[in-house]
Formats: sequence, C-alpha cells, structure tokens
Amino acid sequence: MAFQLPNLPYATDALEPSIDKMTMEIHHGRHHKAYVDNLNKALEGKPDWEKKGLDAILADLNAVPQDVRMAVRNNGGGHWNHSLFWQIMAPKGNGGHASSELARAIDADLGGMDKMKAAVNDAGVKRFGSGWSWIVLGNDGKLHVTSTPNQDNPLMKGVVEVTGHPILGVDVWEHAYYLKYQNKRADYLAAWWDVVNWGKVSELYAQAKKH
Ligand code: MN3
Repeated sequence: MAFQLPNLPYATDALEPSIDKMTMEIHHGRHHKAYVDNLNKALEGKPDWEKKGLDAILADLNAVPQDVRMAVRNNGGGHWNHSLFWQIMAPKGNGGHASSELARAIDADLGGMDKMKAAVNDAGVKRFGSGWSWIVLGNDGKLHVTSTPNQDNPLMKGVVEVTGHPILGVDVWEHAYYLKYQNKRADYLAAWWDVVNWGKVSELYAQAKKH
C-alpha cells in the first residue's frame, strides 16, 4: 500500500478569498502530489516501512535507513503536513468554533484566542525561508506555539526544537500564498484565520489528549 494523495475536502475555490483557486490547485495537485510521489519512491522496495505508518516513521527518523532518511524527512513531512493542512481548513463561515475544552486550554496555556493567533502569526512571519507555524499539544499536557523549517514536523523527535502532537499548522512556504499575496506573508496569515476549521482542530485536540 503506497502512500496516496488525499482528496481535498472542498472545492479548490472554496477557501476564496483567503486562498485563491489557482494556489489551491497547484499546492494540492502539484506540490503535495510531488511529496507523495517522492515519499513512495524513497520507500520503494521497503514495504516494512510503509506498513509502519507515517506518524511512527516521522517520530523515529533515526531508525529510517540512512540512504533515504533525508528524502523521508522532507517528503514524508511534506505529505503529513499538507494532509493536516487541508483538513483544518473550511470555507469561511463553515469552520465552527473551538470546543469548550480547547477554548479553555487556549486561554490557560496561550493567553486566549487573540494572543494565540498573534503568536502563531509571529512564529510564521519570523520563520526565515520556508516552513510551518504550529500549535502542538506537548508532553507536558499544555499547548505550545512553535515553528519548523522546510517540511519538518513537531512529531520528529531529535530533529525539531519543540516536539508534540500538532493540532493546527499553517504553511508559510511562498508556494502557499505567493500568487495572491506576493511577499506579504503577514497578510496571508491574517486572512488565513477566516478559513480555519475549528471543529476539526477541536477533534484533533481531543484525540491528542488521549495519547
Ligand atoms: Mn505547502
């Protein structure tokens, strides 16, 4: 069972005006597809690794054969990160609200919704070059805002600064926003909150709490 490109849970124009149709088409159909194809190429002839599952592979990259470790880190991370990204977005007005449990944790750990958004935006804007800004549930049971370079992911123990289970992640690679926002990453991040699927983020928080 090779890794597969997941379908988008909405049409490519569904996130307008925050994210334009052409960006979604290229981002999902070409960028994400390339991560999936290259991950499958890296693990070709290594069925044990495919069976292990992507979460477990990313959490223990040092166990991946050295000759394909960097390809798995980049493309496995890319596949995982984008699969999350599509799920945690919804058309404007359809994203629902944070569950009371999640809202309480955001208040307690991140100073409330406004401060949390400012922290995620700040981490995204300050990420030099390409990467992601995240909210993770840490091993301490608290929420943390963090950022990773390239396609690194907070599951990658021994690789990233802050490990934890991601419940929200925003792509700050130029390919995620350049057609519409050009160099204005902060404007993209500001508009992005309109299309967050809080129902899904709440679900991911509840799942992460069970781990
Ligand atoms: Mn991307």
